[in-house]
Parts: sequence; C-alpha cells; structure tokens
Amino acid sequence: MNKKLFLLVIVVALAVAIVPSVFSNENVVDATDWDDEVIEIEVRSAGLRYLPAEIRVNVGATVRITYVNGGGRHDWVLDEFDAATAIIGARQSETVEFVADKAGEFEFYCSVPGHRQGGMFGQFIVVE
Ligand SMILES: [Cu+2]
Repeated sequence: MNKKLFLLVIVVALAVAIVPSVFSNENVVDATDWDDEVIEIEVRSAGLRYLPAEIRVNVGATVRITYVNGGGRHDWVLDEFDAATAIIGARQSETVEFVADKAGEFEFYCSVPGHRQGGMFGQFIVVE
C-alpha cells in the first residue's frame, strides 16, 4: 500500500467514525429546559431526512419552526397543531408558529407524495 492510499484510508476511516456522531448529536433538539419566551428551532433537510429529526418541548410552549430546505421540493407539516409550511424549493425557508398546547408524541413529515414513506418524518414530543 503506497503512502497516499494509506492516508486516504485513514481519512475515510476517520470520517466514517466521526460524521455519524456529529449528526446524531444534531438530530435531537431538547428545548424542555430553555427559558425562551418563544422556542425557535431551525429544521433543515438533506435528501429525505430532517435535522433535527426529534424535537422536545414543554406543553404550552410557543414554538417557532423555521424550515430550511437543503434541496428538492419539500414542506414541514405537523397536523396536530395545524402547523405547515408551503412546499418550498431548494435553499428556501419558511417559518411557522404555533402553541404546543397538548402533551404527547406526534410526527412531523413532508407532504410531498412518497417522501414520508421514504423516511422524511420526525418526532415532535410535547412533555407535560
Ligand atoms: Cu419532501
């Protein structure tokens, strides 16, 4: 194995080791201990994945979600709180605001046909 190839193997191995841990940390936003008047969370998408894919807030919280579309045509929908952005294009963003007035575990998703089935959803958890 020559030196360049060896280096490449090391770099790839490091990337494989590090990247998933970074993503998994970003994948949950727990706002239950935030004392902001409005809980502002940015949700991005890459392919058919949302980041974060899990959001936790306290019941009664006023929540402002800004969805930033990383590519393709998508929206961000949370039926139980009548919250939905328009379907927007790549690098566009849209903000929705609502009050998380009931506790439970809900699912937000993309309403573009096939996307939710393809994995474009996440958990919105409202803690009592
Ligand atoms: Cu979508």
